Order: sequence, then C-alpha cells, then structure tokens
Amino acid sequence: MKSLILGAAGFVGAYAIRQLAADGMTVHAAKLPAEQIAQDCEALCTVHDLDILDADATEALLRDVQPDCILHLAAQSSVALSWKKPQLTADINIKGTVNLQEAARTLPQQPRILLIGSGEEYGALKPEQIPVKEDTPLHPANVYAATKAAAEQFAQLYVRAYGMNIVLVRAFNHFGPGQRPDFVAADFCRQAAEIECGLHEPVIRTGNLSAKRDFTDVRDIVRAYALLLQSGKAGTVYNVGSGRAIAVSEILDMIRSQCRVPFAVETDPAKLRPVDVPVIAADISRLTADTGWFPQIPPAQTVSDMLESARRLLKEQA
Ligand code: A2R
Repeated sequence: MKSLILGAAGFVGAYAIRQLAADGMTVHAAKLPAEQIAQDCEALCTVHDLDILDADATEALLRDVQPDCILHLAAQSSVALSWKKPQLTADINIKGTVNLQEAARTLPQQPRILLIGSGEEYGALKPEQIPVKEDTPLHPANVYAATKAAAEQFAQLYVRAYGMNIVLVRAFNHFGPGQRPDFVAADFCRQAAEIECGLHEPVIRTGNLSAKRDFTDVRDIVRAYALLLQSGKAGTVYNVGSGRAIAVSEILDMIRSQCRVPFAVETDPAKLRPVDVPVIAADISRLTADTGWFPQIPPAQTVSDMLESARRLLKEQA
C-alpha cells in the first residue's frame, strides 16, 4: 500500500513515517521546502516539497504519487499562534484542506484520506458531556479550533457530494520527545532541563495549571492513525485520545518528581490564553470498537522520555 503523509516534517510527521514504514507501507513524505525530515526517517520514505496553499502543486504531487492513502497532518497547529495569526491559520488549515480534497478528487483512483482535526473543536463542555462523544455539538473556543471544525465541514461535504473516502479524526492533546516547546509539556521539560544545567534560574513559568486535557503519547497516536487508515469508515469522525483528563499541574508534578534539582513555579501572564476550556476528555469507544486500539504508554513514561530528549538537545546545542 502506498501512503502519502502531508506535514511530514512536523512533530507527528516523524512518528507517522516510522509507524507506516514499520507497517510495511511505501511512504511518500511531503514537507515545506524550508523544512527537514527527521534524519532517521530519510531512509524510510521518498521526500517531496509541497506548500499545500499551492493548489496546482498539490494536484501535481498527488498525480505523481497516486497514493492509496493520505495522512493529512499539514497545519498551523498552535492555538497560541492562531490568536496572533488568524488569517494564516485559516489559510493553512481550511484552504490547505480544500486544496487537498480538490486535488484528490481529480485522481482516477480515490485515495483514502485521514484528516486530522482536534478535540479543541468541541470547545467548553458541561461536566455531563465528558468524556465527550463525537456527536456532541461543536463550539470552538479559539481560532485554531474554528479552522479545524471548518475543515471538517468541508470534508463531510465532499464525502456527501462526491463520495470521497475521507475519515475524520478529532485528535486530543498529544505529546512526546521532539515536540516544540510552544506546547505545554515540552515547554515545561525544556525549562526543567535548562534549570538542571544551570542555564535558567530554578523557576518554571507556566500558564493555566488547572486546565485538564486528554494527553496521549504521540507513538500511541500514530498507531491509531495507521489503524484508521486501514479500517476507519468514510465520513465518520473518530476521537483519538486516551479517554482520561489530566490537569496540566499533574504533568508539572511528574516533571518535578523526575527533575534532578528542585524548582519553584510562577504564572507567566503571556502563557495564559484569551479563552481557556477547563476540562476536555475524549470518549474513545468508537475508535476502540472499529480498530481495537487503546493507549499503551503511560503519561509518566512520556514525560520521562521528553525530559531525557530535552536534556539531550541541550547537550547537543552546548
Ligand atoms: O508551521 P511549520 O513550518 O512548522 O510547518 C508545519 C507544516 N505546514 C505546512 N505544510 C505544508 N504546507 C503548508 N502551507 C504548511 N504550513 C505548515 O505542517 C509542520 O511541519 C506541519 C504540522 O506539524 P506540527 O505543527 O508539528 O503539528 P503536529 O503536532 O505534528 O500535528 C499534526 C496534526 C495537525 O493537523 C494538528 O493540527 C493536529 O495534528 O493536532
């Protein structure tokens, strides 16, 4: 089976390349021209340059590769940046997805597309709505979430209007080694590693610690994506998450228990979001029923791997 991963140089992209290659797929990986595929992934895939905002180039790449399945990860994926750059976020997340769907529509053989949306699409949830099921109405509470909900609407339209083979994912928070520090756990791990090396005063600066999110190890996430590429149903939305809400403060506690030196905690107003959703957790029964997937890596293991990776990165940069 021939797969094409869009956004392959991103955080999830590297793990997706490794997973699909390990599953025996032929992997084509598309990235922005200025980006680099993770070094260990180069031998596992054929690399292409693509800006998904270029509709003609997107169509040309799909005609060239003729993939059986497409994993669409290309996105402006930061909630914080989405408030600062709403137009860019809308362009990449909505227009980019429409470009992909239009390009796929012209292929003689319709590929299966796995479109990656977000648990953020649900917005504020009442306690009785948690864990949240896929049929819960969407009330996006930030620019990123609104663009992901819009992209999903386009995909549903293309499934109904053109019979396209698009499977929809609402992914909840994922984390793991290699994540950029503009995501909370990676930010804390980098600060902790810097404190250990004496590069930083012994204070971790945080945003809202009481927010509860459904955190899943990225290696579990890509396993779910691979299973959905095989056996997800077209036009169906799947929550992908652990099914359990963890407070950001619990992540910080895990880092505290593994950090080699003590540290204090301070609120940084710049890290607080204009609108924050108190609790998000996924109902993953549909995903489990259709694929047999369940998460295998405990959060404390992920935090330990992330801290180790942040320490390694600092050593390499020294
Ligand atoms: O923004 P950059 O320079 O980090 O590049 C991102 C890339 N990307 C694009 N690729 C093609 N054409 C574009 N116009 C374009 N704009 C951005 O997509 C990045 O390399 C990749 C997305 O990866 P990350 O930002 O690392 O997100 P992550 O965590 O891998 O999430 C994958 C998917 C996204 O759809 C998220 O919204 C969702 O999972 O949670």
